[in-house]
Amino acid sequence: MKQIALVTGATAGFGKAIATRLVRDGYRVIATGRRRERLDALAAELGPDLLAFELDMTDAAAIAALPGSLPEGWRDVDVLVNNAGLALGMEKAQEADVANWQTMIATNVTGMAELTRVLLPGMVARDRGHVVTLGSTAGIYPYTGGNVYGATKAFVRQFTRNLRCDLLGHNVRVTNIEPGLCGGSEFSTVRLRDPARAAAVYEGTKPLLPEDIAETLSWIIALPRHVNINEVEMMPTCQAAGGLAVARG
Ligand code: NDP
Ligand code: 8X3
Repeated sequence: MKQIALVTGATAGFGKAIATRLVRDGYRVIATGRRRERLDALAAELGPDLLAFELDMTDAAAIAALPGSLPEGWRDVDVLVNNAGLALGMEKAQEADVANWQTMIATNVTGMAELTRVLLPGMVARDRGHVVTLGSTAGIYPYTGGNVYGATKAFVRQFTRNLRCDLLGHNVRVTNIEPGLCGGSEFSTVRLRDPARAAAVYEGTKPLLPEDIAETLSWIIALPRHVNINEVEMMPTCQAAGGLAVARG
């Protein structure tokens, strides 16, 4: 019987590549996001093993109702891919828009944690499951303008580590994938709201691509069930962690 994966944020970027890869790997995939027409297009492209399911990660009631809202036969989720998320703005904290902070926290932290909470009991009861989250190098290394975005990904990092403790003794796996510079998605367009500035982020680089993330995830979840990859930090070869900064007067 095919395993069921639920991928959040499957309308673009990593989530779309992951959903596509998992259907090709033989999973049945519940693809979620807000943009219905994109979910429908993906379903038309990938066939009956992809279920388009509209879900706003900031809608707590929809998340709470999720298991019962899924069609019969799609409720026993084996793999939850917590991918939906965003960065908004690059301003320094002292200049940042608080509404942007609220949206990032609501999506990357609150919605992600609530959805995990809703699906974990089924995984524990079946004694099988895998929660894969999309953290970021921004949750490990600080950078100017990363303030709340990086902090949401640091939350993801510690949340997944704590989940491993709570799930000890159950055959439910938890993995946090933490990519660095990655092109081919809408991440920078959403963050900077300026296509030219977004394109400049990747100028002269060979960044990771959404397919690289999908390939990594595909490997992690295909490992024997007793093997848990806790964290994967990944960067393109054109990127490395920077040094400490000093202000000189
Ligand atoms: P994209 O902007 O291409 O895709 C983001 C996805 O998240 C979209 O499908 C969007 O769907 C969904 N999403 C955003 N807000 C909501 C919401 N309120 N409810 C439901 N879905 C939502 O970004 P990426 O593919 O690049 O990023 C995917 C994940 O990877 C994010 O968590 C990001 O932080 C992380 N990441 C990205 C990196 C990068 O450099 N690109 C590097 C490291 C981590 P819709 O708008 O249709 O709702
Ligand atoms: C995305 C990577 O470095 O743009 O999470 O924050 S970065």
